[in-house]
Amino acid sequence: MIRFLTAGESHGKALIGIIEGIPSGLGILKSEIQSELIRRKQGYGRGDRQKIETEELEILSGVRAGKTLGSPIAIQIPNQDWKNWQEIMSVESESQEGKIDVPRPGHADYAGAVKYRHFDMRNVLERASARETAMRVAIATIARKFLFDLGVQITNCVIEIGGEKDSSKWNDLIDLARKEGNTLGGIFEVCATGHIMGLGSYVQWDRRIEGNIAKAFMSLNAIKGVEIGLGFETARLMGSEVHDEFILREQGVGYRSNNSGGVNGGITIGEPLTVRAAMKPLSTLRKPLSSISLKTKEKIEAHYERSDVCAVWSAAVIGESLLALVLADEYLTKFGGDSMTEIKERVFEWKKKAEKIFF
Ligand code: EPS
Repeated sequence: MIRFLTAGESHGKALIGIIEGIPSGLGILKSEIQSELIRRKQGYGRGDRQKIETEELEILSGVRAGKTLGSPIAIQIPNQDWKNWQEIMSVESESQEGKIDVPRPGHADYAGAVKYRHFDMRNVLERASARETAMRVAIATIARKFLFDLGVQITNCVIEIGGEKDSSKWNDLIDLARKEGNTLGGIFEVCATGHIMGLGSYVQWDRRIEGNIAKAFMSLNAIKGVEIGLGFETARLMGSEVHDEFILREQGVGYRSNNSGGVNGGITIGEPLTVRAAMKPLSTLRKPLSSISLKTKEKIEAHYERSDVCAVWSAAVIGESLLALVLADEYLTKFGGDSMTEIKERVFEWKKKAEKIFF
């Protein structure tokens, strides 16, 4: 129901995004989007680029007097760093500067160059860059507002950095990695609460909500694994230790635990939805790994350009955004509605009735 596209290179003039399918009458301000963008920039271990980007943005269409119109919403985030890259990133003339012919292990550089026949791998890295996720967060702020109006909240928590669970050690680990010219990944969790039971479905493979969540999270740069609820741990336990037993609550049925992470058989069960994702260490290393020059065909160190040491906190904020986009889409699939008034009425009615079906 929600469609969106992003465009823009990391050091190009701007990022552009269009989102369609958001009902009319939803309050949204530029400042709300900007604060989410600022949250995305933060976290220990980010590089100097984040000091340059102010994340000023323009809403170009689809919003009037602070409310959505129901029409496509277009957003532009100018890249402040573009002024330092104007010649290299020129749309018209070719610059001899900034060309890249040594791919980084772990990056899209080489496969992208072969696929698109780019002899300068800047043509790959500019779009493969995680700068793109700024626009996904911007767009998702609208989905988050939509969900918030329906009583849904989404939060995140970083749970491991570089294999370490003790948060008091994280900054030291990152400092050490920085000193060594290395990078670190980690694991974060995103949690949604306040949503209804009954989003998604078991009736067709592409309607299972876990599938849509996993796809959204795996589409984030550097993510190599996704778990819902107990995830991989369920494979190591007995059935009796995994499945959440039913209990009788004053208002109907409840669960003794939430090992399922809020989803059973492709459908939300109304319990907190918990998604964990594993982020690999960033592939741009100040102390580069070995690679090959595609120009000279000689063994050489990989290309290095200014980069972050650790971006797990940013990924966690982006994770919130990705879950918001999936959930907003599921709400619209189930309830439809062209205006916020219409959809709020439908959700309210459904909540009232659903609780009373068996009681
Ligand atoms: C990135 C490399 C760095 C990051 C960038 C992602 O950029 P630069 O090469 O300009 O230093 O800062 O992330 C962002 C710009 C951002 O806003 O998150 C990469 O290679 O993926």
